[in-house]
Order: sequence, then C-alpha cells, then structure tokens
Amino acid sequence: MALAEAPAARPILYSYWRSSCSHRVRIALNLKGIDYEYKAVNLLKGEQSDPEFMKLNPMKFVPALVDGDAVIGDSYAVALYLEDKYPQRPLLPQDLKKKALNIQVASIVCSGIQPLHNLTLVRFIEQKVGTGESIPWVQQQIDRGFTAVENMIKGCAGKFAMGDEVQLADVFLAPQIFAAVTRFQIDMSNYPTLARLHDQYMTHPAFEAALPDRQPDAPSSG
Ligand SMILES: N[C@@H](CCC(=O)N[C@@H](CS)C(=O)NCC(=O)O)C(=O)O
Repeated sequence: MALAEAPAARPILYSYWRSSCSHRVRIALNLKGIDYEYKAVNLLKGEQSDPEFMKLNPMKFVPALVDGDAVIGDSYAVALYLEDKYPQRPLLPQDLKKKALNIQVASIVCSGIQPLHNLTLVRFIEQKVGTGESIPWVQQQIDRGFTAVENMIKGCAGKFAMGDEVQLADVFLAPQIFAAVTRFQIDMSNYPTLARLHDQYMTHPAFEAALPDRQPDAPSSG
C-alpha cells in the first residue's frame, strides 16, 4: 500500500510591507503561482536585528525566504532560486542576449539604485548631514538609474520591459518605480517607457497583489 505523501510545507516569506526588495519577491512568487506564508518583519521597530531573524538574513535586511531547508536572505538570490526550483511561468528567456539584458536591468535596480536609498543610508544622511537632506540624494540616484534603464529598454519594451511578456526585469522595475512615484516624488515624465510600464504593473493581478498597501502588515490593511 502506497503511503500518502505529506503535503510540502508552504515557503515562508519574511517581508516588510514597504520594502521594495520584499516587493520583488512577492511579485515573483505571485507570478509563479506559489502559495506562501507571510511573516512581517517591522524595519522601523528594528526587528531585522533580532538574533532569530539574523539567522535567516545575517545582513539584517528583508526579505528572507525559507523553503523547506533552503534559507535565502537576498531578493536577487531568491528570484533566481524560484526560477530554477519552480520553472513554471519562466522569468528568464532562453535567448542569451535578452537574458543578459534582464539580468542587467535587475542588477541596476538592486545594486545601482536601491542600496543607495535603503533605510540605513537614509537615516545616516538625515542624522549626519541634516534633516531633509536624504531626499535630493535619493532622487539623484533614482534619476541616474532610471535614465540608464529608460535608454536601455525603450527600443525593446512592449507591453512590458522586454516585450509583451513579463520577465525578470519587470519583477525588479515595478517596485523601484512604485517607490519612486509614491515615496520619492520622481517626475516620471522624464521616463516615458518606465511611466507606461508603471501603468501596466498597477493593473496586472500578480503585481497588484504584491503592492505594499495590500500586505497584512501595511498600516492601512485590515
Ligand atoms: N540586496 C538585498 C538588499 C536588501 C535590503 O536593502 N533590504 C532593505 C529593505 S528594501 C532593508 O531591509 N533595510 C533595512 C535597513 O536598512 O535597516 C536584497 O536585494 O534583498
């Protein structure tokens, strides 16, 4: 007699509602149709420095994903892990040049833009340089990155960044554009392609369900 297999436990996402890095992972999970458990880590209360959480992410950052015995504390690593483990609804194309372009856009967001406006850095500027001084700094970093990405994708973008299918570049661009518009007062008229993508993302179900204000720990939620 065959024994019934125990159902696999759902992956657990450690996330903060407003974190753009967590937002990326929520989009990737939704696109791949993966049901997951949401655990909130309140960055403003310093819960990222809790010793238990630091076992999951020694950098004291969200997100972290726990999938069985896999513990991954970086959004880019999580996206690539999900792509390999859950090949349904691929995020990376077979075409090598298009794949490299996706990875380049994702890298610009996660190493050339977001780290330059993360909470630690913004707090440091506000304390050491002066109140309100972080905003022009953040805007300059986003403008620099968006100028590069706009030029890179304007010739190949369709409905989404790389054509008419959602790909990895979209997973990284959507949260960055959302933060630029809602938190950092970036004038998106300078970036017509990115502005158009933003409108697409706001109405796509997998992206919509990942929006910050739709998360259980969002102040407006529930
Ligand atoms: N490279 C990391 C960066 C993670 C990161 O910067 N997370 C931010 C939120 S988007 C964070 O936890 N910040 C907390 C802090 O700066 O104390 C990733 O992509 O996951």
